[in-house]
This record gives sequence, structure tokens and C-alpha cells, in this order.
Amino acid sequence: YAQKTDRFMGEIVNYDESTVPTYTLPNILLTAKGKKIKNVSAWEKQRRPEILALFEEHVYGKTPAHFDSLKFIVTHENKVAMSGKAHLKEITITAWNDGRSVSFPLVLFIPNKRTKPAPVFLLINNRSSRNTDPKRIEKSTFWPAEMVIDSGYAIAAFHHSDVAPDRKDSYQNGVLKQLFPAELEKDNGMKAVGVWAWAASRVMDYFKTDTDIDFNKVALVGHSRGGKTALWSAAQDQRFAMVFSSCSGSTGASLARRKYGETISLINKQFGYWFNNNYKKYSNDVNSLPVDQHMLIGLIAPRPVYTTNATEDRWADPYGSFLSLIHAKPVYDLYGRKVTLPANMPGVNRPIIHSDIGYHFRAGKHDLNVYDWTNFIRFANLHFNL
Ligand code: GTR
Repeated sequence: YAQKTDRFMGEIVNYDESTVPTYTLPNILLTAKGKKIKNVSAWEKQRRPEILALFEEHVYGKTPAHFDSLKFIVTHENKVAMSGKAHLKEITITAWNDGRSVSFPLVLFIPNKRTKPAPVFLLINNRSSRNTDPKRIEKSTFWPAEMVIDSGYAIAAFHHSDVAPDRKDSYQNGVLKQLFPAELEKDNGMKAVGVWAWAASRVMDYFKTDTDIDFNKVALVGHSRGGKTALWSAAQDQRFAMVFSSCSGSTGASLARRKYGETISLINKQFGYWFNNNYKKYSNDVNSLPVDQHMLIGLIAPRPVYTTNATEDRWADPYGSFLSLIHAKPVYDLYGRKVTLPANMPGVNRPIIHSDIGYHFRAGKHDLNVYDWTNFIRFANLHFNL
């Protein structure tokens, strides 16, 4: 385990802290024209839109602002699901553009024991669709629905591949080909991660119509590629009140310039179809990328955000993810938010909850599990004032 390098796809993968190059991060509070950002208004009017546009142009692609219409159909309902504890709704979300449509299913459980609309956790499910079994024959620690319901939250999920298949030869077959074919021709057009993020926003559109849901308390959750997506989605769509990003690693929460574990080059080789074409330019030139991932966290400010890493997941660069949070703090400071991250990497299984930027470094593997969800609920209880 102390192994300091590895080889993957013809490249040396660095796991040695002492050979991380020295690097300079783009200054989160300095505009492209060199203006220092000193308050919320300048952040929101100048630097925030600038950073968002840089991520669109160079990393994730631009999300089309327009589509024609949206329809929600409740296809199945059970008011006494989970032995009466929850109200199950299975919803089909259909989006239309230029005469063509795409539909995808959403599963939603709402706690019956409540006096007002429920806050909700929405998972972008990138693992087996059995993880979110509406019948509850299969119960998964990846989406521990009973535990979340018992804590007073609704829990929802959609499967990422229902909107953009998670394969390099077929990711276009879904939202891209049906609704936004022109994006496929553009170097800054969104690809799979962009579509997954877009779909999360369509679920948010649905929540706004469901009076059982408190749409001011929607927490978006994702793991790994889903964790990258959750950050990008919440960065763009400020209706998401909170974000949980599990083991998101490269092009998620971890800093690209450290070249530790998975690099831009490696992620582009393996998963080029997640990000736009322009991102390929940075495979061998990370220092010319005008953003780094601390700026993605900064786009979520002032909303509470919580990220995780695991001890056996060096590929995702845990320390680089923690540093990203530290370097996003100046934006939270502008808003006067309380961020109490320690200067050094926190110990294993020592979650940071009492901070608007939360974090834990969990013992174990690259995963999303009950330990993670337990801390997500603690963090949400505190920051949603529940
Ligand atoms: C890995 C990939 C990571 C991460 C992960 C996952 O193979 O290199 O960036 O996204 O897959 O989604 O589980």
C-alpha cells in the first residue's frame, strides 16, 4: 500500500506526496482582467459568471439554456410503502425539444410522519439500478432509503444512464441526440456529465410541482462520477440548497494541478465522453487550464457543501480534495459563512459537520455507504436547521 507509483494506460500514476509538483492555483477572487473581488456583489456580478463560463468552455461544456417543455406523470404510487412509513411515487419525467422527447424515471419516497413538506436527498445513481429498488426487495447501503425516511427526509434517485448512457460509444443516445443534437458538433458542447447534471435540474423542476416536497431544502448527492456531476449541477443550478459529493476525485473535488492519482490526461483517455472536447487540450498542459477544482466548490457558495474521501482511494487524491475546500473558503468568507476546516487534513473518520464546508476522510474503499449517509444527515440536520 505504500507503493508510490503505479502504471496505468501507458502513464505513471503518482502516489508520492513528495513528487507533487509546485503549482500556482488560479486566484478565485481575481478576475481575468486582474480586478480583486472584495464583496458578494462583485463576486456575483463579475467573478462568479466568469468562472462558470470558464468551466463551461474548458471542462464540462455549456448546458443549453432552452428546451420546449416538460411533463411529469406519476406512473405508480403507494401511500403505505415501507410498512406504512413512506409514500412512494414513481414519476416519469419527459422533456421535449423541437418535436422530439426524452423520458426518464424518478423514484421518490416521502416520509408519512411529518407536519410539513419534506426536505429531500436526491441521488444521481451511477451504480446498479437495483440500488434504488422502489419495491424495497433489494436494499442497498448506497441508497439507504429506510434510514433516510426514518430521519425525516424524503429520498429520491434517477439513474444517470437513463439520460446519457455511461459508455463512450453511446453516451449520445438519449438527451443529446434527441433534444440537443447541435451540441454534439461543438467543442464546448456538453457531454455525459453535462447531461447528467441537466437531468438533476429537471428533477428539481419536478420537485417545485410536488407540494409534499420542500423545494428550498433539496440536497443533491452523487458518488464518484455522480459526485463530479453533483458539484457541476449545483454550481449551475442555485436552486439546489446543499450538495454531497462522495469520492469525486479528478474533475470533481480534487485539484488537477497536483497530478496525484487520476490526472486530466488519464480521465480524458478513459472517460473523454464525460467532458467537452476542449478539455482534451489540458491533458498535457494542466497549468494553462484557467480554472482548478477549488473554483467549482466556490461556485456553490454560500450553500453548504460536503465532500468525502476514503483511505483506500488514493486514485481520487483525498488530500487534493481537502485542499480544494480550503481554497474555496475565501468565497464563503465573502458571504460571512462559517467555515471551520482545520489547516491540515483531518484524521480518519473525523467528520467536519459544524462548518458550511463539511468533509470526512472515511476508512475503507471508494464507495458511498451508511457511514457517509449518517454524516450527510447530521450535516443536513444542522445546516437546514432541522
Ligand atoms: C473511475 C474514474 C473516476 C471515477 C470512478 C467512478 O474509474 O477514473 O474518475 O469517476 O471511476 O465513477 O466510480
